Amino acid sequence: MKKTLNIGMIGYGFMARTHSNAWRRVGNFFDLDYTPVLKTVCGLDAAEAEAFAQRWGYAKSTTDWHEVVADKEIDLIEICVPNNIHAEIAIAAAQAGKMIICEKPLALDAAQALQMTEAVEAAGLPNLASFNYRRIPAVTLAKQLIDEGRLGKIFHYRANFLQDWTISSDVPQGGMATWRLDAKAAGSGVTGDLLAHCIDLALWQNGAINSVNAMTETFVKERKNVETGKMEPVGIDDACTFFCRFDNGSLGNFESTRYARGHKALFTFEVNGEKASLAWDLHDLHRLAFFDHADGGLTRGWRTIHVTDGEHPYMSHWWVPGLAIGYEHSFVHQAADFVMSLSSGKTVGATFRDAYETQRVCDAVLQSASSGQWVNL
Ligand code: SOE
Repeated sequence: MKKTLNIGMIGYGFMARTHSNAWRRVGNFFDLDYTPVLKTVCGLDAAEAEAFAQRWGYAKSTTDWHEVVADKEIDLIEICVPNNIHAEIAIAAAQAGKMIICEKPLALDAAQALQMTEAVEAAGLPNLASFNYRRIPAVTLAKQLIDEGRLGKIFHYRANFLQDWTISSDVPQGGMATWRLDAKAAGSGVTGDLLAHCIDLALWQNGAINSVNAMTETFVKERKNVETGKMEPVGIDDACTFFCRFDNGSLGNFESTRYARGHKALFTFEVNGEKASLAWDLHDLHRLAFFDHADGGLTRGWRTIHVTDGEHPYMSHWWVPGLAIGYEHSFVHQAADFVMSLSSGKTVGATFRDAYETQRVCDAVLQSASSGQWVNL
């Protein structure tokens, strides 16, 4: 007989939709020892929270997250709200003995991320930070190839995350849809929101970063704040570029902006090693480009692997070979890995501690940008 996993969702925005969709689908595609049950959704507006509950199948809705955390029936708290309230909810949930999945970035800064990490570790609870791109099959395959030594010694790791949705100075800051532009709610701009994804993958695939040198820019200096109705200074970084050194001797090169006209979510990474290179692009997420120097001869060149075969990561759970899956499946895989870890007792990342390491790099990047100096980690 399967056990139940009762879920309390805090938030009803974009990320709450991706996670709720994952919980609804995961049991259809993965054999799990637990049945996920959508118990309660919580959000600021009672009518919207109830509409979300109806649409996604939650048994009830509330406007008070304390109620969800205190509910004895709930096993897992999902935190899908702006970054400035992650810590309070996570620490309360840990003290109440709940498992936690928290959206990225884990916190406003590394100090807060460490408090959250210590709280879940002291309680000995399963915890996960939602760095969903780890679970796109082509990205997981890239990690597997690196771990197998197929690239040999790694020289370069470069990644970009480019968007263009904040170019207009009419885009406000604060509020439900644009809290990512408000430094009080988000902590930082592209560094915490977008580069955190790149850094998480880089640390996972290529190991620790020991020093960074960064520059940031805020192109639009004032925006109307939705909550106060006033023009206010913008405190976030609109763009960030940084170089770094990894412990394995390789060099890193990262760029993120919301001012790259034409790019909506161009997340790419490329890794160059002595024996081989690989490259991935979110716009073509089921393909992994691979160049193997050992191929030799006139046909040596970059190949693209269509990562849809049964032997590829996660793919045996879906359709038949050759049929692609997409963005939302990375959240389904995350839910599956998390539930399977409850049965196996094996920790899956990104844990809060992994997310804390990412946050340390983000903090060092911002510190370097403001001082103009290299920062050691
Ligand atoms: C921002 O636009 C955003 O939604 C990020 O917050 C997500 O983490 C990223 O995956 C897509 O872009």
